[in-house]
Amino acid sequence: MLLINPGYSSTYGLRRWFSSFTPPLGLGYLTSALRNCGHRVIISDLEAQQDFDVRRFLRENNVQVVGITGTTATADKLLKIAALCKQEPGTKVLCGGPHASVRYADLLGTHLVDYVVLGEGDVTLSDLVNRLNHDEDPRTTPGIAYLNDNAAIKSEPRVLVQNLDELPFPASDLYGLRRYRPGFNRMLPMPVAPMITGRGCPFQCSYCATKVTFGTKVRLRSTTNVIAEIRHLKTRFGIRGIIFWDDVFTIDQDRANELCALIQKEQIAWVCNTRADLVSSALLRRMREAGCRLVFYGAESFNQATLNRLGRHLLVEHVFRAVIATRKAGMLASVSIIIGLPWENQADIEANLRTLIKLAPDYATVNIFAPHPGTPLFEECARRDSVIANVEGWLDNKAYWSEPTGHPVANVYLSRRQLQSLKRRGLLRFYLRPLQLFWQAKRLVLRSGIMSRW
Ligand code: B12
Ligand code: SF4
Repeated sequence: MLLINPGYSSTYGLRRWFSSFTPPLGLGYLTSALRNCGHRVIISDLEAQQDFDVRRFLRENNVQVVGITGTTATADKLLKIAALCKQEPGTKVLCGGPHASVRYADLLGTHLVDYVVLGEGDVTLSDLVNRLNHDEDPRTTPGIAYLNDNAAIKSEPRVLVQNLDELPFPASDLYGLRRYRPGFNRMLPMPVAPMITGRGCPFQCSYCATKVTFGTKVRLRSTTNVIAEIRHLKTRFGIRGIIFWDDVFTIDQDRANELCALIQKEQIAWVCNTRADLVSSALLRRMREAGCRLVFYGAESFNQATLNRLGRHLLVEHVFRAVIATRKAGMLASVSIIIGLPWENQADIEANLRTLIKLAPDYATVNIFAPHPGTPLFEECARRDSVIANVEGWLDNKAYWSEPTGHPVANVYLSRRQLQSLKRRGLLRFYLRPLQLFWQAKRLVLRSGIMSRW
């Protein structure tokens, strides 16, 4: 079987040079599950192998089943790849991921996709492929969607994996880990590997699509299982840095503490994402001692009314406190904000950018809001169709305009061009502050020193 990750460079534009370029962890997990059932799997990450010829590969290797992952930003590319696969007679195309799990009817309606795996795919994909290989009816597989008389039908739901420790480690041998690199702001020694120590998030921020794949109940791997994967990555691939892609690494602060004590013994550098209200000064110091280099916080807005409207359950003070404590603990703090939310006007956005500059974290990311299927804010934008250009239309459009090469404008007051200009000006003001320039230069000089420490 062939598993494909469509490349995202063209969606991303220039920003790809700054973002983290890491292997598709989801496909790594799916591969391991398939291998456990005796299937031979190849991963092709089209971001890393841009000249990969899908049709030729299918022909030369007699591959009959292809699985394609994707986000909303890469949905158009997913369909282009599916079309190529369908040119090879008899090929079955399966899809999954956060976009397909919600927009399964659109994808099936193109007749380029045979089955969509809904949500978490580790068990469902192997189950589906086993049925396909044994000529059993694939439509009875729980957790999928398929077309029946031109109507998209969902099979019975698949129960989420309860004990994540039962999952095999992602098949990192297939990625070619050394081709990847963390973003410029993640001070990690190479080679770097991605990991995830838990799935699901109990918060329900109205713009976030995490629950689509992993639900709202947190499931955490045991700390010993996490350490076993770190050791495997170190010994088998010589990994020196880890990017923890967990949505909220410190969701359980006691467990985060315990994990830090164990990671410290592994002498590895790492970075993580978390919520500003789920760290304390003591935990941050512990993280630093354990090798953490940078903590990424999604602040999203410094306007409390907007935070409330986004359902963040977070206070602006939390972000200020967390950033200060992170730096005091000796780590870098990276903060992201969203601009162009449907109700924000220019003054709101400028105030948000000013506060970001005043807070002065080490790194800042400014995302222009794009509504994602399966989120309450997407539904809200779709309902306000008459005010904001047709949201459904953006997704039907072959080129889903992902920020920053283009993006669906879901703002009542400002055009895409105006939002991009506000973003550009804000980032320039942030990064060209004399103090910021000084720190960046110092970091560059120190970088080799920092790298050699672990
Ligand atoms: C790492 C990450 C990135 C990395 C990607 C690196 C990489 N190559 O993976 C970077 C930083 C580049 C990135 C960029 C973006 N990201 Co991102 N990212 C994530 C993050 C935090 C983790 C992804 C991950 O590894 N998960 C762990 C694996 C195990 O899960 P998984 O990939 O979903 O796979 C499972 C299932 O989905 C399913 N499955 C997935 N694919 C397939 C395929 C088949 C055939 C089958 C059967 C099943 C299946 O089975 C897998 C195992 O259970 C997620 C949040 C999250 N919790 O997942 C957001 C997330 C995927 N990103 C998101 C977004 C919005 C973006 C950006 C648009 C942000 C921006 N403004 O630029 C860009 C788009 C770039 C792109 N590639 O499309 C959204 C996607 C929503 C949507 N509907 O598209 C998410 C869900 C965040 C969120 N909270 O809403 N991202
Ligand atoms: S934005 Fe973060 S905290 Fe909010 S629901 Fe998504 S993952 Fe959870």
